[in-house]
Amino acid sequence: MKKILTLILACLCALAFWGCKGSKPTLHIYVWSDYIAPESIEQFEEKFNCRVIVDTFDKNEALYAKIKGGAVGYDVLQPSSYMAKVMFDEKMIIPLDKSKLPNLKYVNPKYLKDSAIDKEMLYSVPYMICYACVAYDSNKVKDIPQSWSVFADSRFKGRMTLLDDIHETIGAALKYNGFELNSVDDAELAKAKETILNWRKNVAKFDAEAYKTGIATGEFVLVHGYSGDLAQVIAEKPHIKLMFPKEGMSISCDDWVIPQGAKNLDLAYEFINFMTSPEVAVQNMEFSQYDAVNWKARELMSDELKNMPTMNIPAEVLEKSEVIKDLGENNKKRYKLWDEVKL
Ligand code: SPD
Repeated sequence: MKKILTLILACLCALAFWGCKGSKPTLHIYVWSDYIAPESIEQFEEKFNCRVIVDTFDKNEALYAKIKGGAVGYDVLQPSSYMAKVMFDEKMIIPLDKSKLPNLKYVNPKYLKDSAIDKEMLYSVPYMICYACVAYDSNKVKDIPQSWSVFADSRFKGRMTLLDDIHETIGAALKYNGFELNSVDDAELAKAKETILNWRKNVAKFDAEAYKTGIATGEFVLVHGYSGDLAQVIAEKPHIKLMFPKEGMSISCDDWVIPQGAKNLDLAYEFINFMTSPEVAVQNMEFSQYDAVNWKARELMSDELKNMPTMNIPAEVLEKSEVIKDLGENNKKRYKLWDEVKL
């Protein structure tokens, strides 16, 4: 009898435990992959006694299409600034209540003034800055120019990839031709198309995710990719090197936003505020190797991180680099061009 009672008590305790766990509030976030340190998520769950479900995407257009298509249930999203602007204009995301985000005081004011699209943080909070550049396997790739023209080099035919990202690859082709990254001039776009078609002969594919494993395993010898993701590979495989094209690169920022209809609004604000605290921001810089838009976090960087190539981009390349903007109606021209050049 005593054994049966003990068993019943144990079952009741287990039920009570799982019941509590199941009833915890849950935050659903939809973000770029390899961008948030798992320990930041765990710390947030512990601090706010909640669960966080993380879904990932590898393209702004995938995020846009999913939310536009009616996906509900997300509380926080992470588009690049130019896509956040589109989503705000289309009322897909909400204006922010800044009184709930005290850590905005750590956001770098120079970035907001000089580069941000949403300078007042009306609907978005900047997370990390991303450059699109080139990584190559220094054991197999020698004597390359410091230029986007490397994609025209048939020595590496079939062993290179270009980003499956409309603005990045069209932008690289425009920069290569000496035009502005955000050009919507028809003649300049036609020239960029010609360049991409020429590069396409040599690339294995357009890709925005598998290039990391591809360059790490030796499947590819040269890839166009996002700076922090490439730095993550280099941290494990030091024979992979970065190349910053002399013609200049794209600069973009990925932002925190809240979709219309978010169910856990208070928790969404807490999450964005938490991710903007200097300690958490630097934890994520160390994890992702991207550069947080957080002046205080930058003061807390380790020497190792400070010495990463992505933190030491040559000034002459930075001077020629440009921020990707929202092109409004002219985006259509780019989508058309992209459809024409994609493999
Ligand atoms: N793994 C994180 C990738 C972040 C990419 N930023 C997007 C830039 C889009 N142009």
